[in-house]
Parts: sequence; C-alpha cells; structure tokens
Amino acid sequence: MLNPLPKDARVYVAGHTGLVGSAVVRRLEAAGHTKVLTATRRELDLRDQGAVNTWFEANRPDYVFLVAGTVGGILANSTRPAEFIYDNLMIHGTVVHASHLSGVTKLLYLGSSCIYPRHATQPITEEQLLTGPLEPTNEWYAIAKIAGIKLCQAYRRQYGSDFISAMPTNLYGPNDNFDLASSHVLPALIRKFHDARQAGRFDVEIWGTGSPMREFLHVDDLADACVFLMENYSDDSHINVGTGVDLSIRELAEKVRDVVHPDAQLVFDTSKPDGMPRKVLDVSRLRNLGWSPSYDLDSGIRSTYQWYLEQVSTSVGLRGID
Ligand code: GFB
Repeated sequence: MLNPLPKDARVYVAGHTGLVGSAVVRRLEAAGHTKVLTATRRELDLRDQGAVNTWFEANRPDYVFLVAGTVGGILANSTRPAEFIYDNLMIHGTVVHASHLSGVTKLLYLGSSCIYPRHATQPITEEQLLTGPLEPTNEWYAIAKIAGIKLCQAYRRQYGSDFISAMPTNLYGPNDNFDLASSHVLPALIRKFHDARQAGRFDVEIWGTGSPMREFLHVDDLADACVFLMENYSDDSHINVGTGVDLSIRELAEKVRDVVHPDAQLVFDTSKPDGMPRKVLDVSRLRNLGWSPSYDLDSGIRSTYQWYLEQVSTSVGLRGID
C-alpha cells in the first residue's frame, strides 16, 4: 500500500449526509477509523471560504474526502443550472484551498462521468476529457466538475499538494434521493414502481425512449474505491470508477419492475429528455491498480429496495418522501 490511512488520522468527509458521503463514513468506521470529522450544512456553509478556513483551522484534518455538492438527475440538472454551477464551483474551490492552507496530507475529490464529451468513444477513457462538446442537459454541472479536477491539478503543480480526483459512473444505494423532481433514474424507478403497486396501478411512466445506455455502481463499492484510491493512488490525472458494464434504461426499468411490481407495464414519456446516448467508463486503469467492485446490479437493486421499504415503514431519514 502506497500510503495507508492511519486509524487515528483525522479524516474529514465533506458531504457526509449525502449518498456518497454517508457511504464513505460507513466504510471508514467499519475499518476502525476513530477520528472521522463531519459538519452539517447548518454548521458549515461550504460555499463560504472564510467559514471553511475557520473550520479547517479549528479541526485540522489530515485527510479530506471532498464528496460534497449540489447533485441531481437529468431534470434537476437541466432546470437548475445556476445552483449546479455556482454551488459546486464554490464548494470545490473553498475546500481545496482550505486544504492547501491548512496543510492537509491528502485530498480525494469526487467528480462525475458527465465530465466527458457527449460523443465520447465508448467505453470512455480518462484521456477523453475536454476533447469535445458536453451533453447539454448537464453541461453546467460538468463544467463545475471539470473545474474541480483542474483545481486539484493546479494545486499539485504549484504547491506539490497530494490532491487526487476520482470520476464515478452513475451511483445508487442507501441514502439516495427519492424525490422524483431531483432524483437520478434508479431511485426514481424504485419509487415509481413502489407507489404504483401501493395504489393498485399498473402503468409506470419512464422518461425518454428507454434506449440510453447507463452504467450503475453501488455506493458502497464507490466508498471502498475512494478509500482504496486514497491509499494507493497519487497522480495528476483523474481516474474512472465504475463497473465497465452498462445496460439500457428499458432493461434497468425491467429489472426494477421485476423486484418491486412484477405485473406493471412500462410507459415511455418521450417528451422527457434522454440525455447522453451512452456513458460507460473504461475502468482498466483502476482494475490494473487492483480494485474491482463487489456488488452485482441485481442484488444491489434488491438491497436498495429493501432499505427503501425500511425507511418508508419508519418514515425516518428518507429524503424526498413526504
Ligand atoms: O439518472 P439520470 O437522471 O441521469 O437519467 P443522467 C438517466 C436516464 O434515465 C435518462 C432516464 O435517459 C432519463 O431520461 N429516466 C427514465 C429517468 N425515467 C426517469 C426518471 O423517472 N427519473 C430520472 N431522473 N431519469 C445525470 C446528470 O445524467 O447523471 C448528472 O444529469 C450526473 O450531471 C448524473 O452526471 C450521474 O445519467 O442522464
């Protein structure tokens, strides 16, 4: 291992209430880390450089997982461009800069596969960054995410900071957002099929044509990869994190239907956008380092639905459910 994370290191997880951040905290605590640092949105506005500097001075993290941000699915991305570009640009800038000022040992910044051009060659290698126009439905978010990669590279080049960037594919799992106006496709499908079954309805609306191809990684696999990269990767280039396997949205909807509401029928609303036609990552760089995912999509869907049912039955802590 290049750089093992000491169990008593002060590890800050920025964005710990979200899908990714909560998985990173679970992963660190399961490995015996005793000083996992977090701050809620109310305690610390990550868009405020002064507040972030003060928090870093007071808490002196050794390692930082920068997994905070304003995120959402295709509809939220295309209808809230200002929030997506402003919040993310600011959050990336403040946390990277404060990490530099306070002498953080290492930082991992999490981007997104939407940084790649709309017509990237599939599977998408890391080298395809900035080789063509972006997918219009998420270009604002993508520009902020690309700026995050460039921030890490700039601080590495100018100050020798050990700041690395990981680019995950589409994610899902416990603590996802199930609000239909802002969620990604997989939690949206779970909720739509579940609500239809509860209401005795059989038609379930799927946005777009069903033909776009997507790759899905369970968030616990992503958290494991983030810790692996923190310990084993130190390079200027960003690195892809995914399964390398994709399927169509129709096939995904059929899988979710089979788990949640087997008698339902898919109804495609082609007035809704498809977004990127295909987005599957080339993950050979990460595999060659020795990491691979452990979840398969079928069991991941089943366990996420199980988690969803537990939240619905208790109505505790489920984002997007009234
Ligand atoms: O997950 P999703 O919103 O994100 O949509 P993207 C993926 C595909 O699923 C699109 C279709 O073709 C959607 O039209 N889809 C079908 C649905 N039914 C639904 C539904 O009920 N809800 C949603 N949300 N989609 C996002 C980017 O793109 O991916 C972000 O906008 C980010 O920037 C994220 O990169 C990972 O894969 O299209």
